[in-house]
Amino acid sequence: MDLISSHDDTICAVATPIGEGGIGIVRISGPGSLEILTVFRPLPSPQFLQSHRLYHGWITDPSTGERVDEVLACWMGAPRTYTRQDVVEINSHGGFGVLDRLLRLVLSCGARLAEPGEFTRRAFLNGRIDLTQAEAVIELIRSRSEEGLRLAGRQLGGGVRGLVESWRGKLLSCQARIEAHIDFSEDLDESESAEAWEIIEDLRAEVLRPMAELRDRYDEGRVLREGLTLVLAGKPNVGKSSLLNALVGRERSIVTPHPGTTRDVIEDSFLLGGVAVRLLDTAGLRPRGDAIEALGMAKTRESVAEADAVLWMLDQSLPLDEADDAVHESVARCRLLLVLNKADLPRRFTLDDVRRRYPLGPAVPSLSLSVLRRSDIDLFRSRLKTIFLDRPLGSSASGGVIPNLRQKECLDQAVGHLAKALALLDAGGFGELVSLELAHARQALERILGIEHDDALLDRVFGEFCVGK
Ligand SMILES: Nc1nc2c(ncn2[C@@H]2O[C@H](COP(=O)(O)OP(=O)(O)OP(=O)(O)O)[C@@H](O)[C@H]2O)c(=O)[nH]1
Ligand SMILES: [Mg+2]
Repeated sequence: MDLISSHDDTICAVATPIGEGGIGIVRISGPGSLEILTVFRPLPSPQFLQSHRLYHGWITDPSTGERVDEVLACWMGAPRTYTRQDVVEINSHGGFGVLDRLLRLVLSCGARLAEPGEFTRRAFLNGRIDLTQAEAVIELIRSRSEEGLRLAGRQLGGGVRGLVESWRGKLLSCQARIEAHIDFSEDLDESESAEAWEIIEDLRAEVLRPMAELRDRYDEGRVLREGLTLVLAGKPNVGKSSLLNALVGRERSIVTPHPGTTRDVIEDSFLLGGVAVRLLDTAGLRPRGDAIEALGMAKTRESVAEADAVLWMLDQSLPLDEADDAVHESVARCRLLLVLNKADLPRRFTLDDVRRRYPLGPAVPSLSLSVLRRSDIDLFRSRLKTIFLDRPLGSSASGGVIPNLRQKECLDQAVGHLAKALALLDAGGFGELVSLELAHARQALERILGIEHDDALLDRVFGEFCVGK
């Protein structure tokens, strides 16, 4: 996209989802916004038109005088707008026909159809938000859980931006102090060495460490944003479908006393401490099954591969057998939670027997329950929360969490360069090399905020948006 020209013209788009709805909004941004509002009647004369105020009237085709829809329209004068340009929003009735007609009228008055994310791109280019906040807008729109929403909200408020800006400031001032020493790096007197030591400590404690911590929390943030995918696996008839139904609170998956009931992957989700959990029920794995079961089992293995963790279910009322061995083989390399079901029946083996038979690490958590008991399900939920969510929920409350791979990569680079600079400083080098590494670290931080950007980067970020945002 050509930034110079696209930045100065007037763009428009339908800002609400396509389809039938109570209202639909057409959004216009750019210097020609007010002129385009002539499709609205009755339009107050310019000296009486107030910014940020809703006006009631009709969208009228200027060429024929025909009334198209009864609407509320709002003109918002720059710079107190989403894009910092003049913005017009027209609230019409929802529905494809009305919005299509309205949009064509606006286009015929001189606006251009906006690219995906172009409104937010303008907000960024005009300095209203930085790149982390632009990305928060996408996260906010997409978030499916309360935690994800909270995270995006914090980011939109500039949570990550504040941290990154403070590190950038520190790097800048340290770089300046170091550069002041470049000329006499050979032999430092006592006060200079003290200052050098102070700078090193400052960079390590105030920048490198928190930066590395933020980067390391990336995976936790991913769970909060995107939710958790758990797969139920086990031999036939152990109670996988029963557990899915109990967790989601409805009869989603068919349960029968016959082994081999579930043949396809059944998916549903539930909320756990504000996080969306996607739960997959799968066909029981067993060494010999018919052709349909074999296909189901292949799908089971695929699901297992994409899961964050596998809930491996065993039936305590029957002895462990080679079907359990086969399941173990398929799930051994996954993050596991061992679920010993049917605790209401006489037990044929204990947890110790399982651990003796299969080489499970001590870190593999386990619990015994009966899916038929409501209280056990409640207990199971709270165990799931402790195992999978407690750490992320705890830390996100205090520090920031980076929201996407782009920011994580930049942070990785910043950490790498700063660590190199510190290693050089530790080795007694006060010089241009250090300065260069610090500059690279700072530039990586600037890419997070978008202070340093190119069209390719912006295309990538804003390409993720929908049209109208
Ligand atoms: N007594 C008892 N029966 C259970 C328990 N959990 C499940 N069952 C019964 O075990 C049988 C099999 O349950 P399902 O949930 O269909 O088992 P599954 O693992 O999905 O079986 P497949 O789909 O064939 O792989 C049903 O008759 C359930 O009612 C439990 O905790 N105690
Ligand atoms: Mg089943």
